[in-house]
Amino acid sequence: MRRCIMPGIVLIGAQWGDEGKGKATDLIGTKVDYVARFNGGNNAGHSVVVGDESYALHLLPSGIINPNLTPVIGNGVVVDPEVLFEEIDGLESRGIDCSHLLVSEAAHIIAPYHRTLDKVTERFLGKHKIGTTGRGIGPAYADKINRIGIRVHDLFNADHLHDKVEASLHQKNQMLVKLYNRRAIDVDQTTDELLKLGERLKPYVANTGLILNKALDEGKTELFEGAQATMLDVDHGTYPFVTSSNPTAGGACTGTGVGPTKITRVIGVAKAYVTRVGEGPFPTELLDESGEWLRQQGHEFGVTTGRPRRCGWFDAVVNRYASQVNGLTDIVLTKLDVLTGLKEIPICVAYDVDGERHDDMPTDQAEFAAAKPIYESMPGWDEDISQIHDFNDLPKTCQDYVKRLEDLSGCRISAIGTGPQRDHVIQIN
Ligand code: 2SA
Ligand code: GDP
Ligand code: MG
Repeated sequence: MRRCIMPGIVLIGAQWGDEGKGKATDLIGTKVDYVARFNGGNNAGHSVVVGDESYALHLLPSGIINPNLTPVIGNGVVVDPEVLFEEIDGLESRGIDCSHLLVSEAAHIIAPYHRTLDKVTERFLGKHKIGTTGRGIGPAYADKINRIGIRVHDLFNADHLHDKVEASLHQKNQMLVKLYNRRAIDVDQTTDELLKLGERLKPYVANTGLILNKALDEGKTELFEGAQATMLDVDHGTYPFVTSSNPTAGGACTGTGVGPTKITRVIGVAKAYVTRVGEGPFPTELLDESGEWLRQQGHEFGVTTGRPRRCGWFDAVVNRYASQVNGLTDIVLTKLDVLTGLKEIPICVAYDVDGERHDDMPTDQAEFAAAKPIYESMPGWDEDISQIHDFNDLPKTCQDYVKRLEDLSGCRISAIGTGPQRDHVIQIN
C-alpha cells in the first residue's frame, strides 16, 4: 500500500506584500526539507536577518540561507538568469552554498527585452501606470500566456532557441519601432546572450515537479513560499493594480506541479498594520503624520527598489478576504513591535461605500476604490515587547489587540513577530 502523507505547507502574503514572508519562511524552513518559490520573479524582495547578517533575496527562495534544505524555483516563477547569477554570486561570496538550488526546466525566462518593454509600457501608460518594479515581470508572463515565451529548457538548443526568440520578437520589434520610436532588438545577438546564460544555468536545471512529488511520497516536508501577496493577485487582487501572477495559495499548485491534496497547511503572513507599494486603491492609507510615523518606525522602504511604502492601519476586511481566498489555516502576525508607543490603535472593521456598510470585500473595483474605512479603536501599549516569547507576558492591551485581529480575521493567529531577528517571535500553540 502507498503511504498517504501530505506534508505540503503554503505560506503567502495576506495583504499587499512585504508582510515579512522572508523571515516567516526562514523560521519554518528549519523544519522542512524543501522550500519552493512558485510565482513572481525578482520583483520580490524578502529580507532575512540572521544574527548580525542581513540578506535581501529577490529570486532565490528564502530557505536558501538554511543549508539543510533544498531550495527550488518552480515552473510558475519567471527567471531572469542574470539576476539569479548575481544573487548566487553575492550569497556564495558570503559563505552561503547555493549549489543545491534546483530550477524548473519549465520556468519562463525574463529576457532583456522584457525589462525594456516593462519600462517603456509604464512610461506610455502615463497617469494609468501600475507602478511596476520595472523588472520585466508583466511582459514575461504576457509572453507565457500568448505562447511565445522562452522556457528554461529552450536555452539548451541553439536552433530551437533562435526560432523562439524570432517568434517572440517579431511583433515586439514592430511595436518598438513604429509605436515607441525605438531600435529593433537583434534576434541573433539576443539568442547568443541567452545561450551563454543557459550554459551557466544548466547544472541547476531539473524536473522539479517530479522531484517535489517524489519527495512528498517519501514523507519529506515542503514549504511553498509565495512572493507578493493576495491583494496583488492577477485574479483576486485589486486588478489592474496587481502583479501578473497568482500569489494566492492556489498558485502553489500550478506553480510547482504539486496537487492540492498534498497541502495540509496554508499560512497567511499579515502585518499588524498595512503597507502597499505602487499605484492602486488602499482604503486605510494614511497620508498624514501617522503614515509617516509608521513608515519610519517600521522602516517601510522596498527591498527591491527602495521605494517608500504607503502605510495604513490594519484592514480586517482584507484579512477576512485573504482567509477566504487562500483557505488559511493560520496567520503569522508580524511587526507588532512597530505599534509600540501608540495611545490608540485604529482597526478597520468594515467599509462604507457610498453610505452602505460592506463587511466583505467589494468585487467591483470602483466600489473598492470608493471604500472608506469604518474604524474601531483599541488602547495601545508602551512596553518594549521585542524580548517577550510567551503570549501571556505581553501587555494586556497588546494581547487584546491581537485577539481582536484574530476575531475579525476569522482565522487563528499562530505566531507573532516582535522584531526583525530570527528569535523575535512568539509561537502560540
Ligand atoms: P510588477 O513589477 O509587474 O510585479 O508590479 C506590479 C504591481 O505589484 C507590486 N509589487 C510589489 N508590491 C510589494 N512588494 C514587492 N516587492 C518588493 C519588496 C518591492 C520593492 O518585496 O520589497 O522593492 O519595491 C512587489 N513586487 C511587485 C508593484 O508595486 C505593482 O503595484
Ligand atoms: P516580504 O517581502 O514579505 O518577505 O517582506 P520584506 O522583507 O520585504 O519586508 C519585511 C521587513 O520587515 C523586513 O525588513 C524584515 O526584516 C522586517 N520584519 C519581519 N518581521 C518583523 C517583525 O516582526 N518586526 C519588525 N520590526 N520587523 C520585521
Ligand atoms: Mg518584500
